Amino acid sequence: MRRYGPAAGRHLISRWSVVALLAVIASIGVGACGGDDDEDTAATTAPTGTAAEGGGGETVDVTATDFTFDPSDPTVKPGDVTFDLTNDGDTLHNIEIEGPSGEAELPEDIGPGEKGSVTADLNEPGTYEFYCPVANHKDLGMVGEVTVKG
Ligand SMILES: [Cu+2]
Repeated sequence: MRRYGPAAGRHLISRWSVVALLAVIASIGVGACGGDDDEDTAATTAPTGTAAEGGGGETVDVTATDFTFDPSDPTVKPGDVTFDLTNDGDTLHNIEIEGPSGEAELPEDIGPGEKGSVTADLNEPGTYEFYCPVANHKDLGMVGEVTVKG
């Protein structure tokens, strides 16, 4: 009959204080992450204010032929932008995007008829070059520019 005695009560209290502590930790964590609560954290450098709702996920379909990209001048909102590349040419192609915090390209070149996708960190407004890094394809015309603006 001592089941609900002082000992049980103390146990209950300590359990609640653990919950409270976790809540405090959680709120600190949320505060530190700022407004951009998107999946990836590595790129969480500058809070871009109005860009919050676009914060990630825009996709651009790009077709590679011998030797151009179509489109070669897409415009996107700031965020992690995925480039879906389709190779409609007769030789290997790739796409490399020179973003504000580094470059991104397909893990391997894709052959005729193949598709590949690569996500580039384009969280800052500006214009960034992209090109095909295979052989001399860039010089042959496989180069473009992506405009990032909120
Ligand atoms: Cu190419």
